[in-house]
Amino acid sequence: MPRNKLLVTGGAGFIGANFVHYWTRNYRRDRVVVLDALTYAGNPASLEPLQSLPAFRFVHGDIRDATLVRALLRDERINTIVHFAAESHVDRSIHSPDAFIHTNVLGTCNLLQAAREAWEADREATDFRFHHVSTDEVYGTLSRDDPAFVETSPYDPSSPYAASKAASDHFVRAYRRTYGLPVSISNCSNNYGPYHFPEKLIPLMIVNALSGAKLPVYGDGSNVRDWLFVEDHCRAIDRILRQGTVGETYNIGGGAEISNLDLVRNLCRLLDEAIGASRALQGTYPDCPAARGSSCADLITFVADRPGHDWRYAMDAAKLRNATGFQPDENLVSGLRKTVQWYLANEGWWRPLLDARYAKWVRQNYPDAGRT
Ligand code: NAD
Ligand code: TDX
Repeated sequence: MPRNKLLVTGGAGFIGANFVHYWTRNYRRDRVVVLDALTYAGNPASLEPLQSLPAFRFVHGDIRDATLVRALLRDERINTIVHFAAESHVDRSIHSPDAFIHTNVLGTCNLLQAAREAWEADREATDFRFHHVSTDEVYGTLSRDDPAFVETSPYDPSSPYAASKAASDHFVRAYRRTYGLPVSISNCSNNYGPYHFPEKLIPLMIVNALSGAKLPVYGDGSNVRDWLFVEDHCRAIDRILRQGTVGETYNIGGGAEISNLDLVRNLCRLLDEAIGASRALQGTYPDCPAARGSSCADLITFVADRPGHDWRYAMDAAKLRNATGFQPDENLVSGLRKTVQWYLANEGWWRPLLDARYAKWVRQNYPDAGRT
């Protein structure tokens, strides 16, 4: 197989970092260049183990910087762009939509334009692909009995985040239809696993429970999400790059729907078990209720609902399965267990993120959240 040269945007973020670990482990001969602006969500520590690999390069920069992106595509002779870079947190998009418009819409357009120029300049020589990583949230919300989203479900985004991702998806398709750019798109459900920034539901609940802080559940906790372990998402993107059809969109899902409240209760059970069974962990996390023989579930607190909160997401992933044979390796039980174990073993990764700047932002925006 020829040596691929990948540009991974947003590779210091949650899914991007997992993808880079996955790719460098499985395709050792490939060149992997990460372009990341290191916003609050980008963490070079997530890529630390890779810095010594000769095939790996980290570039600190913005996807909106046309000169930089053009130079990278040209100088590195990139043939595969995997585009993760985005503002990704729905709550932040509700408070401050601007960054979402700038990065998710304008940034994606800038990348598309640079990719088009690079591809047109070297059309014969390269097997080119622009893969755009998108979300189930572009389809809007489902009620209890609605069938899961398919790739042809109408777009109906609720939050500024979802609207910005929907806009970027439309631009990717327009570049295919208008200029012939070899693109693919994947729309995935909620991911979880290592290197997940502790503002999102699962890592927030874990780190709060360990420090005895409240576990803020929005509304009545009945909202349903479909969860996919992040490494399964990386495997699915790999399949789409190798076996997917250019110009197509693929839904990716975990087939693991659960209400937020049940999910948080499951996490509490896993933490109770792990802390209850280890004197060392009880010593490390003395403020966690499980260290005192109580349950982390005692910390669950219902708080004001998210405005425009989508009630349910569910993905029909049959198209991807039929085209590539992809099935998730992890189920919710095994994936959550791995995730809890990872956070218990990697406090050195998440503790520095709970710094004064971030804590201040949370206090301002979530006065009810009870975070220290
Ligand atoms: P994340 O917020 O953890 O990481 C985003 C990364 O992009 C960060 O490293 C950040 O520094 C970087 N970035 C932001 N703006 C940038 C810019 N202008 N230029 C360069 N880099 C920039 O996000 P994530 O959860 O890893 O999500 C990655 C992608 O997957 C996003 O496009 C998101 O919409 C999509 N997605 C996420 C999920 C999920 O559950 N997390 C599910 C489906 C799809
Ligand atoms: O403190 C919380 N309490 C709570 O009840 C937080 C942070 C969230 N929630 C709820 C809101 C959602 O129903 O939990 C659910 C999950 O919330 P998030 O972790 O913020 O994820 P979500 O809004 O579903 O979006 C995620 O999945 C789709 C990612 O952040 C997006 O980037 C991705 O596109």
